Amino acid sequence: MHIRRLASTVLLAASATLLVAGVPTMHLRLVKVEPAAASTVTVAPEEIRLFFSQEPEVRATKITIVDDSRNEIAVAAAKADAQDGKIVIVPITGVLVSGTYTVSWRTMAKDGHAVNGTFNFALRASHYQPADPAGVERVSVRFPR
Ligand SMILES: [Cu+2]
Repeated sequence: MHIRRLASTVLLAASATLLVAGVPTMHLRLVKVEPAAASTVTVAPEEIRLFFSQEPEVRATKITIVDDSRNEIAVAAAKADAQDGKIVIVPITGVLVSGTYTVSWRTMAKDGHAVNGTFNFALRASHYQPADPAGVERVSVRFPR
């Protein structure tokens, strides 16, 4: 009987330790990005979207984008998505040509924890992109009267 009680006490202690060890996963983390990490896109993205597990401090959220030659691409200030504060949007104001881009991001959780990381994506723009695809369709589709 004593041994069984001791065993359950040890088990309880072990699970309490697991619980404490599990706490760091409750901190803010990056869940998803757009363009997706390691993806190849065919149209230059107009913004980078960071999806966090909880609302970050938007003013502490910054990204840098560099191309293959480590030239920095201009971006505007980060802003929270109007519908979901866990999503931070960073408009890209510089020009992206075909190539591979590395995005370095950093932010701070509401509890003061700083978090950062990097991901990359490739742009393989097609050679022909009509400026106004809808306009092209309007011209090519004509109905007899
Ligand atoms: Cu934290």
